[in-house]
Amino acid sequence: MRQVTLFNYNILMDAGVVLRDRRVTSRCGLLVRLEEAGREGWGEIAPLPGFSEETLTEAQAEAARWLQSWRKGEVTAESLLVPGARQNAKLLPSVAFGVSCALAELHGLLPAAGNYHSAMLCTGDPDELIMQLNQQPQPVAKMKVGLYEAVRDGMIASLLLEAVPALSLRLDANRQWSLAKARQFAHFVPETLRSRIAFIEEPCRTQEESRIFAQETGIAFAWDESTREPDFAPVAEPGLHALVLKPTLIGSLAKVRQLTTQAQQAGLSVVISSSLESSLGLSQLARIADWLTPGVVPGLDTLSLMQQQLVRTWPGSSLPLASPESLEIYERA
Ligand code: OSB
Ligand code: MG
Repeated sequence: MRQVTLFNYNILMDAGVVLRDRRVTSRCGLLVRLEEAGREGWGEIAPLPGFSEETLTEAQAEAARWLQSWRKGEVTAESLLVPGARQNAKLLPSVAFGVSCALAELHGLLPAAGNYHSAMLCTGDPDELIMQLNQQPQPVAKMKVGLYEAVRDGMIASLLLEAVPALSLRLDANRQWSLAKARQFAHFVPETLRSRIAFIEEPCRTQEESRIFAQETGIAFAWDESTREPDFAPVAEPGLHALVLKPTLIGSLAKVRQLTTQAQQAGLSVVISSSLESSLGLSQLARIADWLTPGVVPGLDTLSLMQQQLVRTWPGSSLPLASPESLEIYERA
């Protein structure tokens, strides 16, 4: 007997969370629970507005259809867990990610161990941040750039690197800089500090400008947005250090795994990153990171932007936890 439940959630965010010029006041999504033969598997389906191509309404309709066919025994687990299987391409990315995680848990294919040490997002009080980073043995931080003056970004990055001598710094420009702006940034980062910038995610408006910037400055870059372009392939090139993969935006575990393996074989590092999932999806991402990208610090420091956790707790978080019983059921069969 197979049973499925689809839950709706709506989590309030902290004031002041901004994504691509929109203020995010709440995060809406779905949780899936599959039950079979006394076992269960959970997954999260939460398209991210401004980033996902699908809406929550579309994901919800598709998830409900998929769950019905799974319940009737019409879909096989292989279709979402084995790379290249035909059914993979048919589902929206957020749905494919959520149901493949649920299937993987149900079948014991997603290892329990997780990497819960994320790159610390640089928000809030800089003095406090510097103190916290200096207490870590191998501090890794991530700072958004390109929102304000490039000169200011350069000065703050340098200040952090100077104040935290062991720091490895990741920057994320989200394609905001012209080549001229990117150069301005680099001008304010002394060459001696540049090697501790692990990478800048998508520094420039075009890939070509990002390549030129890396060549000129010796500062490595990573692809994030580029990994979701239709003809993207993980290929090594000068200056490219890593791929930043957001599974909610990419699709099934099979697809994430395939991209990761291809990148690693090409000598690239892969950083598993959050799309603002709840603690349930986020902790699954920590497990995926530990499993597929051992030794690489993931980009999952987004739970503290929320006001509660769902179903599972993130180690060390003191946010209140909502149990499955307290969630709104969208559909149960
Ligand atoms: O710009 O990489 C981004 C989260 C949601 C949407 C976009 C982004 C992010 C993050 C996640 O930065 C945190 C991380 O990658 O460390
Ligand atoms: Mg990014």
